Amino acid sequence: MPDASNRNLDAHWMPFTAMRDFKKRPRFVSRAQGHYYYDEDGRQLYDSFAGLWSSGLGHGHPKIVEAVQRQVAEMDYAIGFQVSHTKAIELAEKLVDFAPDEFSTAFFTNSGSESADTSLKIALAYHRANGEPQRTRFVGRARGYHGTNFGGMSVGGITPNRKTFSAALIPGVDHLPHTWVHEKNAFSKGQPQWGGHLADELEDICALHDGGNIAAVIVEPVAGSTGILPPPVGYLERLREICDRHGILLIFDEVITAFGRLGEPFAADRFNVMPDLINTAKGLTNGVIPMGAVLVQKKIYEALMSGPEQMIELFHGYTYSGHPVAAAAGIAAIDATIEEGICQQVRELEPIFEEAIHSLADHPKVTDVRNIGLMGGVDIAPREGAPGMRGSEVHKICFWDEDLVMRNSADNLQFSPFLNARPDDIAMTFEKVRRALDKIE
Ligand code: PXG
Repeated sequence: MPDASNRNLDAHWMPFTAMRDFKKRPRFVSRAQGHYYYDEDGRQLYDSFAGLWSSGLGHGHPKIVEAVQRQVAEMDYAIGFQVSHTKAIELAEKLVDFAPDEFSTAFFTNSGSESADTSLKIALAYHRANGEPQRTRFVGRARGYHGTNFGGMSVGGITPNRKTFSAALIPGVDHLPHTWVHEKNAFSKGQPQWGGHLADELEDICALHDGGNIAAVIVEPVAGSTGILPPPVGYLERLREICDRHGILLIFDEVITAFGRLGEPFAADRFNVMPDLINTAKGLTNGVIPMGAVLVQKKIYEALMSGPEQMIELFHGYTYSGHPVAAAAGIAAIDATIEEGICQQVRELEPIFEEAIHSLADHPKVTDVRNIGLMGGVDIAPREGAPGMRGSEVHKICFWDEDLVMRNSADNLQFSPFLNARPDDIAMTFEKVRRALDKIE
């Protein structure tokens, strides 16, 4: 195997990566097992981000590996249009059982971005089938992330994701304000007390456009990519009430929060607020095979089962929707989540993680720490004239000096421990991060 220095690093245009910076000192891993990555020299690195929020049960979970190996030998692919297969239906049944009672049906996608666009399309189709075709507007939120396809980008609220593509974003989208106001919420543990009233901005958007023209509101119950923003107390409940008042569908993007990360199967369970659609991906297969799913309430599925029976009710789908190998991984992942009591483990780990991450609160470079379930974010003060530099340096020091893979988004450090993490490893993660913070200017 050639080592990194011999590789043509321009051959691979990496996702969300500063390529020229990466090429100065490339960082590679080549193997993953349990809670660790290994590089080509066999160096072991602790994974403090559980993949990319994706691999909560650990890498190389034997049950999932076995299911994938068996499935790829038995049926590697199956046409999914007009013909189904046993693995897709088995996963759909399992998923619907795992989801809150209201959810009857799963539509399979291949990623969180596709789940976002699929959910928006289902919302439009639902209102049309319901005799309300004028409901075409969407409401997203500042600092929201719903992936990188045009629909998800349009309802998302991350400026760098949007600015290059702004002319091509879908029209008819408004954004709620985000919920994190430093002076009010900094250093919150769990849900902040302040900010529930920010949901009332939805009433203003309804007043502006008439709520009867809005198809759906889409939010992450806990905003993930933009730094872990737990919902203020009462916020999600108010969004739900306002949506109900105006006949608007509420979509929870649970690409990160589903499958145990908040100590319940879904964030909807944790916050006891029921959306109409739930978007998933990542943990659905424990990150092993790309797959996502949109979970749909029975009333939505039933409304769409109308028109001539020989006609396709929802004109939408992907070559790989319900891919058998991905489905086999998904079945094994849900089984393992239940059998291993993952939600209970997360509930027990949450206070341990909370204490560990907040141990950074006294560091002079730290301006905020926040957490909920096994999701945590730490803001560090940007270096004058070089925003994002400190975060990037912490990432590199952790990788090279501390054998730790963590994630930074500019000057926000993000943590997504394994759902079955060892408490000692959680403590060790933040000791390493503190040493890295001490080293940077
Ligand atoms: N919705 C949410 C809430 C996400 O977190 C997506 C949609 C898109 O999923 P795909 O599978 O299309 O990437 C995501 C993805 C981070 C980070 O640093 C998070 C994601 C992606 C990249 C970085 O938190 N989540």
